[in-house]
Amino acid sequence: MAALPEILPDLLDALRAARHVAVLTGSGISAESGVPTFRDAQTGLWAKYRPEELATPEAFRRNPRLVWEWYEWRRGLVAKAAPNPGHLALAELERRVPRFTLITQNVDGLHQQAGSRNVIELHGNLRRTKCFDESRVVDTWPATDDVPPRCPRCGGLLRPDVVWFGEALPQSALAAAIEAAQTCDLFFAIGTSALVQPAASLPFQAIQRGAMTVEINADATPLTPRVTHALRGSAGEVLPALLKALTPYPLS
Ligand code: BV8
Repeated sequence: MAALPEILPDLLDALRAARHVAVLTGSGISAESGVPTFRDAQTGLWAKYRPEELATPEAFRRNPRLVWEWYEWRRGLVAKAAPNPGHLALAELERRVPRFTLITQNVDGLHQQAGSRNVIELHGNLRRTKCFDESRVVDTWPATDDVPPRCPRCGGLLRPDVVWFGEALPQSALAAAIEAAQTCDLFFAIGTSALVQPAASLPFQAIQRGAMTVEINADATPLTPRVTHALRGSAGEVLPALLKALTPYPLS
């Protein structure tokens, strides 16, 4: 277990006094659950592809079977994964502060599985499927040998209900995320390289509004020099330590 970063008293005081805490997570928080991060997702037969190459509508039009099978492979990894202490600590933190908004870029659904309630899925969820043409979620479809399977309503190709590069984020999710970043008094960025837009602009919205900002990440990111507190380490260790440091005094 790497040495835990020092958790400063003003962060604990801010957390105890916080009315609204907002959190942005990336694939780093699911790494300790065995779900590879986006950067190192490409192993085995997928190693020759960059994620940005497969996660686009163009790639799907070019080779729908390849992209469908990539998501089937990722669904298999996620199905075997369980929330880790990082996910569980965020679910616990939500129960301790008056208002808590969890904004995730992850499509694995592990936050909800950990018991988090107020979760905004900015980039969708690969456990859901939708029709490529009608863009409506499809729960069941006849088992045929078609790969990808076909939409039972219009016969169009089915695709994962995730946001691909070049596609707009769900308007209501993005609006709720921006509102949370602009009204929170404490903003955490956890396990994200802070490179993909518009998600990566959210911490800067909180900074502009004078919120205290905290980064918990294994490596430095473009955000590191801009936050109030940069805690270097793994989310599955730092978040439980933060909760533990918080607990001595009963919270408001
Ligand atoms: C759009 C779903 C337009 C699919 C994803 C402005 C400037 C430049 C480019 C753009 C721009 N605006 C838009 C773009 C283009 C693009 C973009 O940002 N490109 C990047 C590459 C530069 N954005 C888009 O295309 C967006 N759409 O702009 O549409 C539009 C607008 C209106 C109308 C029509 C069109 C859509 C972006 C969403 C794409 N979909 N995912 C899928 O999953 O298959 S993005 C996907 O990649 C993830 O969801 C996530 O967002 C991102 C990966 O980032 P991270 O999660 O941060 O993961 P990463 O591996 O990078 O880093 C992990 C970090 O964790 C590391 O720092 C590591 O150190 C750390 N770590 C590792 N282990 C741990 C840890 N930390 C703590 N503990 C550990 N144990």
